[in-house]
Amino acid sequence: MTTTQHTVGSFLFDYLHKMGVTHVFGIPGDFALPTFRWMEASPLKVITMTHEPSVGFAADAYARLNGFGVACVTYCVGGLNMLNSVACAYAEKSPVLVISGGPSPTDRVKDVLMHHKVRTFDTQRHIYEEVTCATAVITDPATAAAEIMRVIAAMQEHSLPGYIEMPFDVVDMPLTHIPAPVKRIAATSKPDNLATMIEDAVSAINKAKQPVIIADIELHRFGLTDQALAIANKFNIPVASTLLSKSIISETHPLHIGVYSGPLSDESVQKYVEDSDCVIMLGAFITDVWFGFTGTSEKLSRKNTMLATNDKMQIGARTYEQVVLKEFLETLVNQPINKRTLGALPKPAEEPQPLNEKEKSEHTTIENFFRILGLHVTENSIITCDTGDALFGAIKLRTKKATNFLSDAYYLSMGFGIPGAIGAMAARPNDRVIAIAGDGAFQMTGIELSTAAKFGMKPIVFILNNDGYGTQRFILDGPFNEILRWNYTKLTELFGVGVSKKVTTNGELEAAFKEALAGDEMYIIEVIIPRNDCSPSLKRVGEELGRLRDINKRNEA
Ligand SMILES: Cc1ncc(C[n+]2csc(CCOP(=O)(O)OP(=O)(O)O)c2C)c(N)n1
Ligand SMILES: [Mg+2]
Repeated sequence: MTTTQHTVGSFLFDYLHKMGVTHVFGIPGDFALPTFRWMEASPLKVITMTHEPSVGFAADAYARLNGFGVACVTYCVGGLNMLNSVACAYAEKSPVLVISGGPSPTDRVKDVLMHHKVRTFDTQRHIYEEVTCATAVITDPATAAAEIMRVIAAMQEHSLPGYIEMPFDVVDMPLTHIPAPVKRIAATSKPDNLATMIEDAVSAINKAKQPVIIADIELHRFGLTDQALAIANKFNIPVASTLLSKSIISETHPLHIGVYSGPLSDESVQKYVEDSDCVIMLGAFITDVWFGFTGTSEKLSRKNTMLATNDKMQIGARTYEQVVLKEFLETLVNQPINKRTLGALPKPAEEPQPLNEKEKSEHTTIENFFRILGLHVTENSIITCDTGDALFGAIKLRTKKATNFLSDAYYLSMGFGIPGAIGAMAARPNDRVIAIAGDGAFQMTGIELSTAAKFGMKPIVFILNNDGYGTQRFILDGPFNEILRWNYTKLTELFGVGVSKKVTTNGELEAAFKEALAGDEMYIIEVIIPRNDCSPSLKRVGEELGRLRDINKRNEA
């Protein structure tokens, strides 16, 4: 225990700052205002936004790039408004700390009816228990530091969101004691089990004709990507990512073969992975997105797979208890595994072809949009992508550096793209952030560009305007998929900064993108996409999804 000059509030933000957090995203309210004052007094930069769902997405994107994100909101009206984006972070294992203002412990005891209270004073905390790995209501300055450290330690251990409710008065109280930091004891494997699994892994890989690694999101979240890549490099094993882990290793790496997502993937990648006689699934988070929503896991037959995750270790049908992923990876790399001589690998997103004059004059399409993007993105381009064909089309985009692509590709909430860009711009101020959203998704959180304008951030924003909810039209169409056509190019006038362009042809699109990249302003490009156009990926799964969801199509089949 050490004595301290801190208040509860100054301790919290000092602790976060020492962890390497540089920005906090939020919206204040009366219960949270004293917390905001401590935040402003700290070295952290406070990015106040316009709507809480965006606050959560921004903190999530920041966490994906910097390892830990913080979202600060007021009690219930703010916190519950942010629930969906924290649910997204939970579902996709992103450590976002929710700090919510709250009523005083004295009021809690009296159980008075107080504004923002829903049912009981604990309603918000109970709801957040469902989407976080640890929660605390800070009611006593004597235990405040320990409670804060407990929540943060759990978040780091599990790479999941956490919740701290900070009463408006407790935050100002002096903090008398700080306990010694909890020592994290790294889990270790049972040596015999690790040895058996390694032996089986070496034998399976050496026997295989076409081993392939699927590098998934747990590797990124637990800082194990380098260990996985070392295995690929040493033994010449090709690597696919998943849609959620897209860009986990550089997409220009010679062993990278693209995104595997069942029938959503490029056919060459799907075939390579599904024909493999040894699919090594590292840090795998296996969801229906792995199989393009409509495929099945049977395509990767169990006898040919190796699964190594935080929770489960399995080769073929055999499972291994108490084997730690990190130790498995670090041991496997030193084994006598044959280095492969590889033939031609699938390269679905290899250098895109420049446009010829005829193509420049043609109406653009989703496929050409990503081709043009691929022609001009650089190592400094970070892409944040929203749900919809923006995401499915991006499967074919080749980014140029690891973790340069962010999307909520499992939880698939619309609204991530624009606020995600705000988080990315805070995390990577020297990179150029490019946000891509469909017109529908843009109408959910696009107005958050106001925050970019307020803080002098300069994203390049693509609104893919296909006149409504295009993805859904493929599944089941009706008037409910129509949206109002906004005059998107008026937005920069609304915000008072930046440039807007509306483009229809490939040539106009390319010229606008080049101008945006060369300039130093917020740049909004509305791309008109024909209503009936979609990416090759969506084309492949759209009809099948339609049959699954639409009883009329099922009956026809
Ligand atoms: C928050 C949220 N609400 C609803 C949905 C269901 N949904 C999935 S895609 C989609 C349409 C997206 O439209 P748009 O952003 O224009 O992209 P497009 O499909 O046209 O490419 C909808 C409504 C969702 N995923 N997330
Ligand atoms: Mg649309």
